Amino acid sequence: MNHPSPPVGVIGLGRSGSAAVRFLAARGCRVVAWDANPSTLAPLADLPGVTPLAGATPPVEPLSACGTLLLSPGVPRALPEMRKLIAAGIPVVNDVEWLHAHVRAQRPEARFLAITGSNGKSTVTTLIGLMLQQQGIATAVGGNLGMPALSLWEAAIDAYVLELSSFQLESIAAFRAEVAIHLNLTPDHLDRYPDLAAYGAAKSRIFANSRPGDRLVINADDANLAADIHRADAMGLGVIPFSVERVVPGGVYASEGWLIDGRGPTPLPLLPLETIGIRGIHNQANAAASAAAALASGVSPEAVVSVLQSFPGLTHRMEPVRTLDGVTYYNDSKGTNVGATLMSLQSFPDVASGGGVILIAGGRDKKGAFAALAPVARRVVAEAILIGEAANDLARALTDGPNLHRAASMVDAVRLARKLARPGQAVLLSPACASFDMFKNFEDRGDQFREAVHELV
Ligand code: UMA
Ligand code: ADP
Repeated sequence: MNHPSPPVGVIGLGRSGSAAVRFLAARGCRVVAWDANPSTLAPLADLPGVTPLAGATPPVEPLSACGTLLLSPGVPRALPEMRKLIAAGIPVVNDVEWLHAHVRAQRPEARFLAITGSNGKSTVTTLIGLMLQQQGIATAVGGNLGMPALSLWEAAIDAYVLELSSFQLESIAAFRAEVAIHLNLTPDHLDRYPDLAAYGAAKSRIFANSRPGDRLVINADDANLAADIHRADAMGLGVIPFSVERVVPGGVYASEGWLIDGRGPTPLPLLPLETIGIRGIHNQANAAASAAAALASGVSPEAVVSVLQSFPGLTHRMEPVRTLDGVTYYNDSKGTNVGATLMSLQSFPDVASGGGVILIAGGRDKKGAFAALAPVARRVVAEAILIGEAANDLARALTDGPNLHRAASMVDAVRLARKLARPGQAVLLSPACASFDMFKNFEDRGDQFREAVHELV
């Protein structure tokens, strides 16, 4: 008798879930697809073998008949319904896991490079993708950035470069990257995790299946990652440390104004730090991590250097938008946590030296400790314009610092910034918060800022 295989359940039908449904349906799998938002179901309803399910929470009954469940990153494993499904023994994994299994089965010679960290993931993912492409390696780039995992598969691809969030790493099982990178760990997403340790543990799962012969690229300057390095060393795994603070033997590091490839017996100077196209010390760290990963993947030093010198940076990350009457406006909408905003503020001169930032910040709080912003804000922020749900909490954290203002919309915030800014100062949108209280996502927030800035007269 012919037993049909059980359907695959897809939970959450945003960007990752809907790509997963399309991928599965195109390969003849039966799919049960759920989302709380009914408008996400309609575009998938005509696909062969797809059963759409609505309802406020994942319906345990039909989903428990599935062989595997693919969970979207935005749906917590801790939901009571998800706990029941997990307790019932159904494998709850995600699109990254499915892509990995598919690639390993269909094209075993292809490799994975995976990038996680609290900040810098998208920059490093993009840099590594460009370096591999420059070397002529057929490369697909996506994951938490850009294209969702299950829209990346192509039979001719030799390298998958995946940005992975902690949410995605929670739901991998056998996923393994030949080159896995952990950039840094600072507080973020503490609305979903009980504490930094739990958030960090999810991120460190990027190394869960590492084997001898794989390369683990880890930030040696981040005390929160010392345990990762220690554990990897103890297991005999190949760590390539990177640092912008000191010489790290066997690693890639900044020293005496140069980025150095110190992996071999003789340190090899790659390029002067001042010629890296993206600015700031954090971007030197991103350059070091990217170079380490690319060099370990067979990219030539020349290709690494050429990308580091020509890459102009991603939009929404310290993106200069316009200079008007001596005031430059920067869009750093991707500054979605305190660590990122802190890093961005540090690249501006002090108010006392004639500079000063007009900071637009606020949004949906992820339980970030805003107090950490106070010392640098006191030094470099002249005026803070606060928006969104977190405005009061930010105001409390920034008392005794800049002058505080409120704005109800991005247009109001930008117009007020124009009034307050003096020549030589900068206007910076770097919210330290998620965007979902006022905007569709961080791109929408940055786009609205850019548009409002261009409309200023
Ligand atoms: N949904 C429910 N119930 C819930 C939660 C969500 O029904 O309790 C539904 C929503 O109605 C929606 C869908 O699930 O239709 C949304 O799913 P999702 O939140 O997982 O979002 P996707 O559109 O699939 O986007 C996800 C990532 N989003 C999150 O992790 C929150 C995107 O990262 C990623 O680009 C995309 O997959 C492709 O892989 C965004 C992000 O904010 C950029 N990431 C966080 C970050 O970078 O800090 C982790
Ligand atoms: P992610 O994808 O992890 O959010 P991005 O590369 O998009 O990271 O950068 C987001 C913001 O994080 C940047 O605007 C910058 O302020 C900050 N940032 C980037 N790289 C680093 C880093 N290595 N360390 C700390 N902060 C960083």
